[in-house]
Amino acid sequence: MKTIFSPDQLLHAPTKEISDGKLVPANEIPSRAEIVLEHLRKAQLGDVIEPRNFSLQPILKVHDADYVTFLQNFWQFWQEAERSEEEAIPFVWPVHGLRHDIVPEHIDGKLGYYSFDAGTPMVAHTWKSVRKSAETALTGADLILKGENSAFALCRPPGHHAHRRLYGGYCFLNNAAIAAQYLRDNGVGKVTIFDVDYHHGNGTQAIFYDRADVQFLSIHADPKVEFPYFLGHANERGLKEGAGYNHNYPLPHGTQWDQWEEAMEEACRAIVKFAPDVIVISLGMDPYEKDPISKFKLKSGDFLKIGARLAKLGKPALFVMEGGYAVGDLGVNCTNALTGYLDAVTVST
Ligand code: SP5
Ligand code: ZN
Repeated sequence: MKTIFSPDQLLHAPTKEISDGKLVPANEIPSRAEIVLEHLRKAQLGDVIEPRNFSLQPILKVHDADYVTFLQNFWQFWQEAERSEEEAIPFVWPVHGLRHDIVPEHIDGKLGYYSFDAGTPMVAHTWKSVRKSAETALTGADLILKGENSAFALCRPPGHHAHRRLYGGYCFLNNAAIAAQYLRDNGVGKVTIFDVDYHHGNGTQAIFYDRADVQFLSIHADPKVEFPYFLGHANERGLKEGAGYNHNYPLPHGTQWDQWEEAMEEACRAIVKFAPDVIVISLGMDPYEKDPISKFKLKSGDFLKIGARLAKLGKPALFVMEGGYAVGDLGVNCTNALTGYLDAVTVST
């Protein structure tokens, strides 16, 4: 299996984030990608290639133009406002009762307008990394279109929390959604996005909520007690043509493999019924027992089983990296998911 990655994805290097009411060391850091690369090389998973360049067009199929322009120009606005801080963190949002129809001119207003949390800092080179991360996912999609049975897009920053015009949860562009849309636009009939990150993939769900051509499934911590809190309940099933094509499996804090696996079996039944042509896996390693911000109890070996179960679906698979913050074990866990897949894969024709 080929891995796609660009060193430009390391440039987004926030040092701190807001958590529990204070500034704490950032969790979504460049070394996450480096340790994954190191372990993939050690396991000889396959070649590591750089993403190719894309125009903005495939990104603009998923995200609004004014939002993309904001991300692109953020650092310039920030400097024009003569802000000396090296990291920008929003602190005011247009929640219920406030107006959404006027985009503020001041950078602090813009930051709040285009975000949903205070935990996602932007720095000077954020856009460069974010665009490359999306191009990494797109290059992975290209490999699938060219007939590869699987590919690993080592996306960082992650993407599944990003909506059409909102960033948050360490995510800016929705890499998995951009790849899925690109597959659709290049002749793939039906795409499933299966999100196994510990957190609900709120952005991906929202992007495809009224569509029947892209099925979305997510196994995650119950939003009643976990980030992102405001989306991810079991009764969110899709709207209009999309009714019945969205599946959430919220699980309690403390969930171990047996319970997680039951949800995965249920999800796999829904995938088989949908019969996608390609599966995009939003691969988060944060259900891991030692993850510093998560409360599930999966073990390193469980990621092998996740990979093997995905292989049994017998469809071309694009793995897109999302979260996972136990940096020391992230390389092993990610490699386990991918080798678990490769060891069990049977190529369908
Ligand atoms: C892609 C992804 O996994 N994003 C996750 C974003 C989670 N942001 C909220 C973090 C809140 C951490 N609070 C932990 C409290 C520990 N005392
Ligand atoms: Zn996560």
